[in-house]
Amino acid sequence: MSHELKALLFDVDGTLADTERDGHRVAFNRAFAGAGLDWRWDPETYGKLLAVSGGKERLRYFLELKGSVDKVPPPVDEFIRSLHAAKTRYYLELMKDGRIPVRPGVERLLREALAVGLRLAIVTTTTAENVAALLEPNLGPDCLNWFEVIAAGDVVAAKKPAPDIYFHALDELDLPATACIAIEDSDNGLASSHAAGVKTLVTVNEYTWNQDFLSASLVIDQLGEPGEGFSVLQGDAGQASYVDVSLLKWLFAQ
Ligand code: XBP
Ligand code: MG
Repeated sequence: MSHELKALLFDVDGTLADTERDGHRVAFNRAFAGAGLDWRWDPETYGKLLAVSGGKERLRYFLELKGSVDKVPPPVDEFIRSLHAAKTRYYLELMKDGRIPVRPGVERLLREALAVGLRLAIVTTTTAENVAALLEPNLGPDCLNWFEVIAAGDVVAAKKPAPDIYFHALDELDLPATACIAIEDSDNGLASSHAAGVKTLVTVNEYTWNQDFLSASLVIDQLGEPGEGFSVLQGDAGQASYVDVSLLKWLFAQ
């Protein structure tokens, strides 16, 4: 059992930035159009499909719901892989120029954590190239170096809610789960971090605010900034009005 907070483990989509509705969803739709498919995921439909994390896994889930697994050109895995590769190209294109900003408090918290010597890792279901495409325009060309580990995408076989990606990140950091705090936005993310034994702060968004976060240390609507604080949805934030290292250390010690 470790008693000192050593590292912060950040989810990406929905946590660092609201990438789902105006990023991933739009890229999926462009890939469908580009492939001559008449599928279109509106924001509400996409919210339901987010029940499954991972773009390829989400495509398969969609085909299953439609009863269309047998109707796409076989083999289905190859169809999904190539459609998803096109989606990733559209996503990278879309993210150029920092079109989707990081959420309030993200840059401040990352810089503060680095300044006090906390180690940082990314623990995400999306690909490393998508992480770079989101963060570099927002946080500068060197920002990937802020993270000692970028645990991403297909590096593990089972995506969130399975704990595998957290186990992988902990392995790479060579830290026990009890030395870390995770920051997540969704029930699948929380299930993953919790199953890996990592205490978790949840910062919700429009797609996740009504999900079940019983095992979270604290649930808030945003990390917040001085002068523009968070609202607490579940748990106790003490005297804090925005997330900083001292709040994370306090939650860690609970
Ligand atoms: C969120 C996801 C991802 C993205 C799509 O992951 O579920 O699937 O929607 O990414 P996280 P890909 O919140 O863990 O970062 O299409 O690249 O899989
Ligand atoms: Mg997420």
